[in-house]
Amino acid sequence: MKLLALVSLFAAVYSPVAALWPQPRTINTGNNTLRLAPNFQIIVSGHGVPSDVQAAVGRTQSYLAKDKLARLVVGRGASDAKSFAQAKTLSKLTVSLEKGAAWKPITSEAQKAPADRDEAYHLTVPADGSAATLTANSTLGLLRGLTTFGQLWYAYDGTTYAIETPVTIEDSPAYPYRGFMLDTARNFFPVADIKRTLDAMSWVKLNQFHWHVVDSQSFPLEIPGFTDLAAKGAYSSSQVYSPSDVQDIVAYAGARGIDVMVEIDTPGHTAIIAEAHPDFVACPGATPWGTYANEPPAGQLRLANSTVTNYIADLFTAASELFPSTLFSTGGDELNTACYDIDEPTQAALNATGSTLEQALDQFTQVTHKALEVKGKTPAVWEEMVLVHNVTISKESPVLVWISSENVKAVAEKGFKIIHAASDYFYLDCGHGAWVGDFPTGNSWCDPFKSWQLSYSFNPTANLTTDEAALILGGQHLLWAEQSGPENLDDTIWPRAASSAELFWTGPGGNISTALPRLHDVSYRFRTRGVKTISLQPEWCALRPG
Ligand code: CP6
Repeated sequence: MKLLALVSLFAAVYSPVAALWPQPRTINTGNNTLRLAPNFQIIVSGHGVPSDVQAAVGRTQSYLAKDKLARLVVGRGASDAKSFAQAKTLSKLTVSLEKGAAWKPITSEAQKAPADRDEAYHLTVPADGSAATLTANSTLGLLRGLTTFGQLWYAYDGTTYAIETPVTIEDSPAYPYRGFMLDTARNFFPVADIKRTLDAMSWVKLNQFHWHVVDSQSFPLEIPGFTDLAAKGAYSSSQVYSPSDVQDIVAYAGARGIDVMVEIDTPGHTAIIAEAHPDFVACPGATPWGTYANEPPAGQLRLANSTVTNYIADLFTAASELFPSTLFSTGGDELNTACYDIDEPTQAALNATGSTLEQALDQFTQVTHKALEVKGKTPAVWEEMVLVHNVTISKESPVLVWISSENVKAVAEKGFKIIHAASDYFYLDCGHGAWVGDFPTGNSWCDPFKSWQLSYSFNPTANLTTDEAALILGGQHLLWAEQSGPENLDDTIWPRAASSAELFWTGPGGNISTALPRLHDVSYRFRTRGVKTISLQPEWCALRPG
């Protein structure tokens, strides 16, 4: 008896269940194996079903047909030889909106402000061969349910099975903002790489692509009315995102339940603007660069100059028209005051108005943020804007906390909404060593490498009061691309970014031991779908029951 209890405890902990990722908030499973009919169909019932919903159904069908995830062996999960033999056949999944809900495109549901996104769904997969059902209040919820359904299936002996049926799932995310940030300025990523990343994001229910599109090293975004910036600031004329590329990416993301928050980082990280507008930039190329910037080349916007301020306000206005999101990041990180100390025009402007640099920064921020607010946008900023500079920022503005997770408390105490983006947990570029020779050890300050286990173990509300905890919108992994390009994109992101996808969907407290085999399955499934994730275990582990 004792042995049996021990064995079943072992099985409960170590037997991989169907590798749902993120783990649903509520799930009930049974002990039967279910076969997928070769002519299995997803039926959407309703009038005026939007085309992006139809497309999501089509992708799900295609994954079911092509995944052939050969990680099912007799004895895996609750499946034994007998349950395979007795498996009933599922031929239908019916998809419908709950009573009173209207068919709207997934895209428009995904592009709502985080607090307004409805991603809840209800999925049942009976074991007796009767139809599976998926219902939700929104098409975005239906998309999440389709994603879950697609993860239930494995190939064995040429046939597709779900184990541990019947399955009943009642699901909705713990946090409304579950993102991933990509920097496309340090190295350029073709549209196809971004789309592949968006697909992968959608497979783990991430809903926010934070696109750090430009920086001091290159300006690959072509903004109507401001095309000289990319013409002179992109690495080459082919390493540019045109307005139609942006439209393509935004639509591709939206159809996958992902909103795109662009970032035009200002007033720091802007040296490249000097290529088109030398008069707009203080201390361009100043040396030693380490005195004037956190990485080369030095150069920041002349924020005390009203021409520059108005130019950036107009630039934000024009850029915001390319992106339907309610969110728009204006950056605000790593401003270097020494750069302004040596900039004569900035000193002259400050003297003329009798203002301090901090007052000029406040003015710059208020004017440029106002331009976004009149367009109905909510500016997002990096933490320095509220912790270092005490700039006037709306309490609606999400603050991205990156320097340290320990700074979350201080931002929360000021009453700002928070997006977790801490370098000590979520920076995918850490562990690659320094790329400039200023660290005697050769290390980057964010080294070592941040494992999936580390980010998975993060507690989003550590040290926060209940009121402060309510300010947490969610969080994200980030890829700063000084040491990444298309060649190592997939394996740098995946599957690590999946750990925050589950953390912010399912909530904290996940068990690393039981997550590992599920995450291993995620990695395998990603690879069958063309995303080159790294291995987490020898394949041997997947081929044993238990
Ligand atoms: N670029 C920009 C960066 C970083 C930040 N902003 C960064 C800083 C420190 C580390 C990694 C990246 N490269 N624009 C900080 C938000 Cl360790």
